[in-house]
Amino acid sequence: MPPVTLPTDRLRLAIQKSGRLSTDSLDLLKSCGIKIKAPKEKLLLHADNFPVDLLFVRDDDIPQLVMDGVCDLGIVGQNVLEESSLERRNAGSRHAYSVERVLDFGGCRLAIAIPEERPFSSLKDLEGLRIATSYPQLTGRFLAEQNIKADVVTLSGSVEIAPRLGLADAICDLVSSGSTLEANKLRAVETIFKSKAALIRSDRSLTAEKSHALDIMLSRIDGVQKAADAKYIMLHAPKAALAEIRKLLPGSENPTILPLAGDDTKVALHAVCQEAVFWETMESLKKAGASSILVLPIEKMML
Ligand code: PRT
Ligand code: ZN
Repeated sequence: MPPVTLPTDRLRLAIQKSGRLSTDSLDLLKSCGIKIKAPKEKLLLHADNFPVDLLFVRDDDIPQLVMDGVCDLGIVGQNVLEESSLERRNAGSRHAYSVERVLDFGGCRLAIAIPEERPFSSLKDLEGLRIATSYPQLTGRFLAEQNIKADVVTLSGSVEIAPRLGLADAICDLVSSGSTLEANKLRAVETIFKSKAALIRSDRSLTAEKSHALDIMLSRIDGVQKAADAKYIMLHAPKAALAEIRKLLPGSENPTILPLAGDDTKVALHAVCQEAVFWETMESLKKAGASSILVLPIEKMML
């Protein structure tokens, strides 16, 4: 492919046009303060208030767009990324990229599944089977690593019905809740790859303007991701129980302690907890003497 000319002052980011990653990708950008008007009607959209242009495409095209340098950045599942990278490496095409951030969405696993009634005691039971998948590279690599000789049957979709149609004896497909496997009377016997969405970057060098914009974007993504689990907790604590209560707060440092008007025996405690605050934690806090416990979400965080 001939060298591609990209704008020198605006990042170009490829995201999935329509599918499981689209809403989360746009929500992430929105949380980073990047405003995009009326997405999806156009192929390319300019953010109003940040030097980034969005290219809306099929997820399968994103690794190629980034590896060929047509886009500076892309948000894509690690499953699609790794499959494409292996395929391109085997074909002798450019396959370099870097993962800038693994994101908090798009979680799934690529698993080998067999019909429920089929006996299975070890991976050796896969020997000689026909395994249907849309991920021939990842499946083939796993089988080779495990020294298992099996036939990989490549299908572009509806992999889960292949055993019922007699097209294959087993499948290797993405699983999240597991309900598709269950509905098709299949059971997962081995996870071969765990995946989340990732923000990837081309290996071509960025201009100073783009590099600066990327630094800001990454720092905002970190702020959003850190805040996702974090909570602001406020409670009243008897002074005598303060040390014990502080120990119960998940992932918090140096809380703010304030006097309570009209009550010398208690203080108000405010703290940022970096980890999720579960009902069990609140129950333990109450048991230790805390009262008026409030747990509030945090939208953004910059440490
Ligand atoms: O049109 P385009 O090519 O852009 O989209 P697509 O149809 O190829 O992909 P899409 O939107 O289905 O998925 C995009 C990405 O989401 C995938 O590449 C994964 O990184 C991620 N993801 C997360 C999933 C799942 N979870 C998932 N469960 N992708 C697909 N599935 C499918 C799976 O293939 C199976 O058919 O959902 C079914 C299983 O789900 P459960 O919940 O029943 O286990
Ligand atoms: Zn796709």
